[in-house]
Amino acid sequence: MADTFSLQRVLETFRSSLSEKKEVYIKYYIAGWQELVAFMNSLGNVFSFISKDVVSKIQILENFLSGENRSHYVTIQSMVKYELENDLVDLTKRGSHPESGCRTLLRLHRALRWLELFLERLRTSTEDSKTSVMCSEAYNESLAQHHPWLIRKAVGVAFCALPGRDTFFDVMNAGDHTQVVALLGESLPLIAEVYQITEDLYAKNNLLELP
Ligand code: 1PX
Repeated sequence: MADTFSLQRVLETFRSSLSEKKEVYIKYYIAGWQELVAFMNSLGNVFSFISKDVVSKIQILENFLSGENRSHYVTIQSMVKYELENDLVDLTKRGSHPESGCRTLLRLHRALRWLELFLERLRTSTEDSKTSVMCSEAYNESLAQHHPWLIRKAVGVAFCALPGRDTFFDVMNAGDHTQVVALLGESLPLIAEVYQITEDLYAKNNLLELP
């Protein structure tokens, strides 16, 4: 991972995460998240409680990827099959498998929906649009529904510290505004596709509400 964030690299990692059979490689999925964490860290300390949580979830998945059962953790599809067949998932309440791959990835999956909604707003925004408003609208439509009151409040405070739209566009390192908008237009269908494939897989296996 290079020091500076680039939207192009996020796009490339999510592109690499899709196999020909439309399965999702966990390795690239979490690489995409690592890039996003680097971006969030560059925005300042107010976001560290958010990035810490993402980092710990990435770590849980990385441990599976390098552990003795790694052959089952190549794609999200193989992980779901393996963990379900071997009773490695707490399905209704937290018990002996509080950190299964399935429940951990579900948290990132829900956050990916936030990202999709936020980037779509950013893509179609105008000069006077506020990033804090775009962020919180996207949040309320997605992740907020899974977060308790206290987290929602803390997230609201963090949103107020977001830099403006111009800074966002600059930090993405993808050229001028028109180029960023074009790249967002290219990235969003990919992110949406990865999201939808995961969503369908989780829905089919009744995993969307894992504790
Ligand atoms: C190109 C620009 C894109 C900006 C990239 C920013 C990436 C943001 C990534 C946010 C990821 C949040 C993951 C949250 C996972 C989660 O829901 N965790 C909760 C549940 O976990 P548990 O193990 O307890 O069941 C956990 O309680 C979460 C705690 C921290 C709060 C998470 C708030 C998420 C707010 C999303 C908006 C981020 C705004 C960043 C601005 C750039």
